[in-house]
Amino acid sequence: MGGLGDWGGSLELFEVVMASFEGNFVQTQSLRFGIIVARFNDLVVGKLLQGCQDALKRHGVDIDPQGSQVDYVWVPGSFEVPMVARQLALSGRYHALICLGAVIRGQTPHFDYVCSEAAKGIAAVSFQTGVPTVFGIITADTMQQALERAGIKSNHGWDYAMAALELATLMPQLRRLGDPLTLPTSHQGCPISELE
Ligand code: INI
Repeated sequence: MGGLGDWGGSLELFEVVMASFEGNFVQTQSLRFGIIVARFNDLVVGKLLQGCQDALKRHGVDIDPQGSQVDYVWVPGSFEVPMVARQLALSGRYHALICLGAVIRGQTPHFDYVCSEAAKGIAAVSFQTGVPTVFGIITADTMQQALERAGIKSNHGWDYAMAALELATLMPQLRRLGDPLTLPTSHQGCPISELE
């Protein structure tokens, strides 16, 4: 009972064309990004920002703060990043956000609280708003470790920009599959009309 045979229709009607989705790094001219920069450990974060801007620029994004593609928001430390990222995400203005910061372990548990809140908060922004929000906060035991990841060996700022480009071009494709059924309108991310 209830099987395909009982229905009597043609099996072809049940066939669904499956697809593969991925972002790209070339259709970048109409994308808008918000970069949130934590000033704490500015020596490291400044280099992350340079790497990030370098990657965006080399992929066709106008990184000028006076231009139409990237806005920059500066905050005191990584702890403040999620609050600002959430506000930017809810504006509906951005295809992706990039959060930059550096948390370096000291002699107290402060490091753990800042890291934990930054990571949790940034993940929550992505999850709750649907706007890709890249976790570009370096967490390191020493300044040496942090600098190695901000330009001395490699520059993770570049990687964060690449993640943002990929997700910014991927998410509009996925939104076309249908709107989330359970989230209130304010949490459904940027309206598609805004982002295409
Ligand atoms: N903020 C950082 O971004 N990195 C750090 O290493 C750091 N440490 O070690 O204290 C840090 N603290 C400041 C914090 O992010 C807030 O700005 C501050 O607590 C005010 O809310």
